[in-house]
Amino acid sequence: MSQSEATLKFEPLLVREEGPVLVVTINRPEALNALNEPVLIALESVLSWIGTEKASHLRAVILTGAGEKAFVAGADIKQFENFQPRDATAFARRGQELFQRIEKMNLPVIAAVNGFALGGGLELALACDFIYAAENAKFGLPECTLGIMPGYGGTVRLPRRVGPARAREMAFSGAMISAQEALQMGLVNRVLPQAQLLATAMETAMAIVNRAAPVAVGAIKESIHHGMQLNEEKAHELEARLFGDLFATLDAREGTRAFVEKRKPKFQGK
Ligand code: CO8
Repeated sequence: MSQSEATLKFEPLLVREEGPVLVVTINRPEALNALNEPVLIALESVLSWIGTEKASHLRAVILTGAGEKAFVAGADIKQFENFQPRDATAFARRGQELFQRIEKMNLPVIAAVNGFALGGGLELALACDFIYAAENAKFGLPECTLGIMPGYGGTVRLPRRVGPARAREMAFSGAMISAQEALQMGLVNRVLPQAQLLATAMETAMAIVNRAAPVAVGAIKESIHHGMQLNEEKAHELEARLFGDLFATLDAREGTRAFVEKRKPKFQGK
């Protein structure tokens, strides 16, 4: 481990800091990294920690699954057996809130999908800013084959990402699609050999860290996320407001001054 790497305790996750990038690995390979209660609690804890002063040096997050077979094969089906409607609604709301926290976080989050991303696993990847996939990755919403439906935002985010007709086809059939098909429909940004997946996600994360002002990335993230839910007129208003807000930041002053002075800017995230 290099000096700038540190491992943090958030079991059953593996959480590693590589300089300004946090690599979060869901670590239940024996259950294909299915999301059970301890995984959800650990994800909630990591997100809360990222919001603290101790994590203020972080600039990007990569989310992946342990092993070479699965990113996340869905919510843990074993816990559904005795669910009553009220339990199921509460469980769906809890996951939705967690995924919305990921979506609203002001750091870029890259999903590195290293295998199956099914049900809640695909929904988790969709809550990230964009997805890189290994060649062996498979995507699907198989809930209908269990007599249930997506409950962690799959019917909300997938149609916005790939269009409602493609989302319906996936969610009605429960069929899996390949990484190449996911690339063609714009669900993933890049398909990579499994061995290069994490390194490439890290390269992209570092390219963002090295070039972009953190306050700018946060504002862009908010403008796209929030703006997608507004009509064009309101979305433009939001963009103009966020654009204006950036001029109250030190980073915007530094970025424009550095350009004029022909030097590399030193951003502080303020
Ligand atoms: N939950 C629990 N355990 C799982 C899950 C899962 N989602 N997926 C795999 N596992 C376990 C298997 O049970 C198996 O355990 P064991 O060895 O103890 O039997 C182990 O992982 C390995 O899996 P397989 O032997 O099945 O591996 P295969 O390579 O044969 O098959 C598949 C891989 C095709 C991925 C297969 O495991 C599969 O179909 N998994 C289930 C996929 C699925 O249906 N996911 C959707 C779940 S529902 C969901 O995500 C809803 C989200 C919204 C929730 C809203 C809350 C109310």
